[in-house]
Amino acid sequence: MSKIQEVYETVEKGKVKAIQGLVQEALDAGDAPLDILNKGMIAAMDSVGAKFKAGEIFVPEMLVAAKCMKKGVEILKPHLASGETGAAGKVVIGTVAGDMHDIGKNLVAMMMESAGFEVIDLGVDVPIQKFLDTVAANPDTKIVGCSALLTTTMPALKETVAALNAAPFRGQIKVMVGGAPITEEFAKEIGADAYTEDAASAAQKAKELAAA
Ligand code: B1M
Repeated sequence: MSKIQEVYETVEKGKVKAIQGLVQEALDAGDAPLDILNKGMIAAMDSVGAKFKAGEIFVPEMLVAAKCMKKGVEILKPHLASGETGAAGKVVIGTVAGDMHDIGKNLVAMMMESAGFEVIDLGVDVPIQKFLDTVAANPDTKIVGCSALLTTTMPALKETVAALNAAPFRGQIKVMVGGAPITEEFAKEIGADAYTEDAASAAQKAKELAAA
């Protein structure tokens, strides 16, 4: 079995103690960090989601898989980061109100840091006012990123973007959105500047927007 397949199965089964050593072994064996992330960990989370949907596993199993993935990402992080420091500008990022999912948002934050941004991460379940207050307190913010993973929190994403669009600083920032249920079409409909499908393209898009 390849090391990436082992990473996949370890995240899927939520074997938290085993994951860090295994990710290191995959790196040592020459597997590319992005392959370990995408084909190993994110693919495993998709399988976990499908099993949850099918009623084969429950929330506690999703939680341990999430914990396992986070531990694995700790080992991958230095291999994905470029080491640039804040020169590209400031990003404010968070998962919208009512939504506790943070793995994708954390990856976007990490990739943006690697692309040279200074990232203010507001965490999960972020009230609209917190986005507004943070940008107001950081007038050099170039990008605001909002993540939503649930169809039930898409309205919160819409309200957050509407509030950002109505804010006096709107001309100085670009608003980016993402998350599994979000589409390009929805992003346009709610007035965001950009939607990207994954963390790497989010960082690339942020660079383009910040330079525009
Ligand atoms: Co939740 N959950 N969950 N969950 N969970 C999903 C999202 C679900 C699809 C599973 C399923 O049913 N198949 C489903 C949503 C269904 C829907 O909305 N239609 C679901 C549900 C129902 C729920 C609960 C309601 C379950 C319950 O309690 N009955 C509950 C809600 C809690 C809440 O938020 N209020 C819940 C809870 C949880 C846990 C807490 C147990 C845990 C999260 C732990 C954590 O994040 N710390 C969890 C998990 C782990 C998942 C799955 C299995 C995995 C999510 C994940 O981390 N994926 C998920 C199924 C799935 O996604 N396949 C599921 C890996 C991650 C890298 O991907 O976050 O999509 P993702 O990020 C991607 C892109 O979306 C993008 O980049 C990343 C990849 O590079 N991206 C952006 C994300 N944000 C972006 C922002 C950008 C740009 C790109 O710009 C700003």
